[in-house]
Amino acid sequence: MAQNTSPSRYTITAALPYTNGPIHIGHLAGVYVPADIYSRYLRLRGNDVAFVCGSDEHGVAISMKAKKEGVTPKEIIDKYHAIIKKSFTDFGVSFDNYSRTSAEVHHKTASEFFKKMYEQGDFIEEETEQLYDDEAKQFLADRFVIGTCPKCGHEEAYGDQCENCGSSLNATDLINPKSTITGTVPSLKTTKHWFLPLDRYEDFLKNWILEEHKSDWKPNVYGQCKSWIDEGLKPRAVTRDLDWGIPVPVEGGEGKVLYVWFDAPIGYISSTKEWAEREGKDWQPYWKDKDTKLVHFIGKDNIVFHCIIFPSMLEANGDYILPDNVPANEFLNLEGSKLSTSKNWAVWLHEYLEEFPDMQDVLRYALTANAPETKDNDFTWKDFQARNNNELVAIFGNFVNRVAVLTHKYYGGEIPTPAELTAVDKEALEALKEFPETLSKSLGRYRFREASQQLMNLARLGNKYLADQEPWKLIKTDEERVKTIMYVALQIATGLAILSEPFLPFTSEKLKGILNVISNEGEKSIEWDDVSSKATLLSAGHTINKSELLFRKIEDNEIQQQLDKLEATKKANAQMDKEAAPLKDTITFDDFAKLDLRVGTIIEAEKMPKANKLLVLKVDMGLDTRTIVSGIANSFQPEDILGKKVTVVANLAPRKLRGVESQGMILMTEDKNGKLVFVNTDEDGVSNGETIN
Ligand code: B3M
Ligand code: ZN
Repeated sequence: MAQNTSPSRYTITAALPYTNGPIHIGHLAGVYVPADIYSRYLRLRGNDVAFVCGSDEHGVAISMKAKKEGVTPKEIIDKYHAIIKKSFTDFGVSFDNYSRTSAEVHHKTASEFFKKMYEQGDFIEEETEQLYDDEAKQFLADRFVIGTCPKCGHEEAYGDQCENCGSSLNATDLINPKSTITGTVPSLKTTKHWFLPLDRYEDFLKNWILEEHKSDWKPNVYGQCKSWIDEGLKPRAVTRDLDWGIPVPVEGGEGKVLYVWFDAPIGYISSTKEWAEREGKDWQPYWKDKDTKLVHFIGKDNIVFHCIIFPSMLEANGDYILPDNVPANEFLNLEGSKLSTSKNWAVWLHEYLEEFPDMQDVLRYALTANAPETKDNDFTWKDFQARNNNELVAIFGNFVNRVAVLTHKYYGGEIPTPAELTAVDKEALEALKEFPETLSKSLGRYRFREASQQLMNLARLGNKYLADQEPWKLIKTDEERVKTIMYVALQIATGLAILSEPFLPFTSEKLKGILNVISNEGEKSIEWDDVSSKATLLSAGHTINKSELLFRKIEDNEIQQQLDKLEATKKANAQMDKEAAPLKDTITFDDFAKLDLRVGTIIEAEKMPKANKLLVLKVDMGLDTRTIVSGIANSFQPEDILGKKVTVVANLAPRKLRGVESQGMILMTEDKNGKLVFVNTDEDGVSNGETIN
């Protein structure tokens, strides 16, 4: 290992996904692809890596989903744990272990962690008034309560966090709180809980984050931590009155569970234990040895938990290491709107694979090239298509394909012996040698977008070399020269096979198959560092295998289909929003009886001059004929509604609209496309003037 003189031990964690739904491109882009690239890269450099994750199966998100679907939380977690786990495998996310927080090892680890802190006196025990839903007979915390954010005024903030301004909240901070279970206004009820007094850790956090990690943490992460610390840290409740979770393991804890954000990060430790047990290793150095580097890959909404709360817990517990870095990403949007599980505004991984089978690397690449590293970013299907067609197909795939096809055509697949290298050849080979170092620099700083573009530059280098040297023309005049050109091109292709592995694991595997090489498997294999240190990666006389296409073009109609699908989701959501319009306040029967609703027939209709929306109608009401001004001109032509039976509010006080007195109102509703339709009484034999009640 030329460059990597001191391989190190790394514990790499990726946020534990909640098992309340499948995972989508936002999860992949923000957390799992960068974590996987990093872990694969570290392994290729010979480091000792434990890359761990698992399902986050406690918490209100799960209970709520179960309540909504009328099933048990266990049914929910089993279903989504399986789906999520499969998606990770399908997309080549190379966890050393994928566990779940319902596992026994986790319950035990989290309980012991809590007990130790309890015994050390690390918690404050306090009776406080908490929000309580009298109807559901349940305390409300976290996502069970919604209300106005006291910091930014956002009206749909949750009891634990405002997704608009990112503030972390206590349920009792919310203005106008409402239960998300019953929609009722909660009362206050006294209950006992254990609090982690974060204020005790202020000095420790100031020193550790604000001093020690001032320059190596990403500005977005550092900035969030700083503003938290500057605002002053307050005690946080680490237990909840719920029936789903890890029972509070101390006296007085009956009927209470650990707060999900207390147990979930401990899940990283449990997952490491599970892995070590299986592999016959000791888990402790991965969490307790000062020389181990701990790195948490997360999304930005998890920063406070991984940088403030969990480190305080680790510090309190005593012998644990702290994260070396927390390279949190910003959010990925989809076609201009926020990704949302509940609104089905997402590209689900399992669905993507049905529509683009075997194209995992394309998505991995598109998401990396456009990763939300420093700001929120937008995933668009057009960009996805362009990344595939213009980069993977036209550059990477094209280069490799030419190399493999020509090697077979000219030499039956055997690497030719080169003649003397020209300046251009040397330049190309020298440039190739720079790539491991260039990539390492970017990856070491968690700049995955940049790294993905450098990788593409290597393919560009190869592509340009071939295009400039034109072996397909020279073969007629200078066979010797062509041997050298192909030899050089084959070295570049081999470099690409090795260096692309962290980014495009499936492609790298295929390419190694074509080139008939192995990597990372001892003696004969080609390693990451060999690309810069060895003069020859593929010797003359070595035979390569048959070529196969690495990428295929994506057609416009495939992209259109995806866009149509999203359009349909948008429409369905608009419809649901309407259906979900909240009920107005209750009225008494007497209030209702005051309404005089009658059947009428439109007998005249004309446009109101200079008013786009208004029609002036004459309606035969049986007893009389009314003039009614109605705002329906966008939905109907006057001639189309003559003779239409309608329902009229007949005793509405007359009102002048544009100088015309309107003597009633016609009841309308909307169809699923947003077009107005009449609420009518078309039954035979119903006469004008008939009352409706
Ligand atoms: N379950 C993920 C989320 O906020 C949350 C992460 C836990 S990491 C310990 O979607
Ligand atoms: Zn807010």
